[in-house]
Amino acid sequence: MTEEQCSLLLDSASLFPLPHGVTFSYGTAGFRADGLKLSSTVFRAGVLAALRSLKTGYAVGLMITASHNPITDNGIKIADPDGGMMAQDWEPFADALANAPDPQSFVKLVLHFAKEENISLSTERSAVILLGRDTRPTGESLLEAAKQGIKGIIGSVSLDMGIVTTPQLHWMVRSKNMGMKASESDYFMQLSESFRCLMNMIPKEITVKGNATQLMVDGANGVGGDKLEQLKTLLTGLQIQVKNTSKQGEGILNEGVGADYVQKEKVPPRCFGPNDIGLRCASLDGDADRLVYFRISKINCSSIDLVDGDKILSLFALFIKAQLHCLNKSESDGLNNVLPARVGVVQTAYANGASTDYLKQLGLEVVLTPTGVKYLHKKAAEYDIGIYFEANGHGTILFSEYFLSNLQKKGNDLASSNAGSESHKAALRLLAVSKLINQAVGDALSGLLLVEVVLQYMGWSMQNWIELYDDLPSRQLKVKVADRTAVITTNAETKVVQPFGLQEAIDAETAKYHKGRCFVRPSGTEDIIRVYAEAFSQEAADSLARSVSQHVDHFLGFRTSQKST
Ligand code: G16
Repeated sequence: MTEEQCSLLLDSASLFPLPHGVTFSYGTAGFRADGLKLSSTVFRAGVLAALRSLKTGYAVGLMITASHNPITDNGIKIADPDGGMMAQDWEPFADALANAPDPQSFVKLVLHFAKEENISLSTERSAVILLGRDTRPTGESLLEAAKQGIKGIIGSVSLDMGIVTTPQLHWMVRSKNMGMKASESDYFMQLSESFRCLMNMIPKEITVKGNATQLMVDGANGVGGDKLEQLKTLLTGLQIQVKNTSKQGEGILNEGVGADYVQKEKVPPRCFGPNDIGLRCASLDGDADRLVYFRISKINCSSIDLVDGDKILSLFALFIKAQLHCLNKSESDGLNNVLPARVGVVQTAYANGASTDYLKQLGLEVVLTPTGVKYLHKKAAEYDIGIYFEANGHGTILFSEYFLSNLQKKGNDLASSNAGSESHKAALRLLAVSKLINQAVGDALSGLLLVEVVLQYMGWSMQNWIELYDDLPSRQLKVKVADRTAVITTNAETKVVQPFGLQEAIDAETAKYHKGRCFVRPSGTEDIIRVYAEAFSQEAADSLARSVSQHVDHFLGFRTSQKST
């Protein structure tokens, strides 16, 4: 970098001073904080994204969102060239950049890191960054800060994709780098075409139960509802009604609405009531990367039957298994070329114990990772078909390139030898699923379309899905503590290593309950400790969560103001 470039970067960094008394951390899903305190972080993330693009030689993405967090928060996530989360070995550098105390030390860090990573800051190559934001009021000014940061690395180009869902931006980055069409309308086209293809292959003899084609969706008063309104105009065979879109006056983002609220509180979102009893309903989160389903109870319309990420995963796993079975029925297609597929299922410690048992009974390999799509996605990518979901509704199905190319070949063989056979249809279905379901990251919109088509394919009502297995009663609480980083965990967050003695206290409480299971971990997106408990009854799960929260407060809290919600 020339002296002139350095001084330009220094000048622009001075326009975005670090706020006082805040430490930023690239947590579970990027930086998150009060939106008004984030401009220095976003500016610096713009510089970071440009460096990442230069290092990899491909476009990267920068999404401004705080997803499920309150409307006053905001945040920033960086998407790598493959559309996934930024490589984890860059996170310490992201933290260092975000917390550099002044513009001089910030520029020094940039130069030092560029040297260490062998990144040429000459103007020969240019970085390309795709920018997106959700509907938060601070989004527009933060986007400007990001653009300034990107400009700080001379020759870098930012492409503003406008207001988009987080998964749309990840999809665009991946598509662009694969040399494919990458606009929003291309995204809608790919989803609607693969949905149509799957719908057209639903066996005629299947009679669909219940309100099979009718779906009510809670858009969390965010970007997802608006995008679904656009997408639904391209769909046939499904009637979607969206409530809680981001239109003025409908309500506040994530307040009493959205997938996080529905899943944690187990109640219907705002604007859903007696008229929706018995209907199949879905809820997205603020940036539409989470999806849960629910049905309002007939007995008490303030309670719901929740169908969370675990049950979505189970539905998908059943469907994939069935298609692989059909695909490899060699006696029916007369070919003897079985296509082996290593299928893996990835969950976190939040997965309901009943779901893990169910998946294992299906004969599937189930592994646990720590919370965070970045961990689950990476693990799922190790399989031919990796299905991952967090209980909170984040997830997708990944197909390896190797498997897809063999599947394509097998599909072509079957088209000439046995067109229209069950094996041939199974190959076509799996290929269509790989196009429908977002290969870059969990995506509520594409997940929703796959759920709908699978339910129709199976001829299942909401009731059939709910009855797939019985969830063990569970409870999640939040505890506000003085310093959440004081909790260190191991074994995919199922055991506490520090503070010393806390795990023994958790074990002693858990032992009091039949089928008891409990763990605590620091949130990476909120300034709290999360407590999860599971037991044979709801009262027992509530009581276990409460007593463990008290231990957390005793070990780490302010002592005076333990707050659980
Ligand atoms: C983000 C991550 C998810 C994670 C969630 C909660 O979701 O992408 O993988 O489950 O945060 O994380 P934590 O428990 O650490 O707060 P989102 O929807 O907020 O982007």
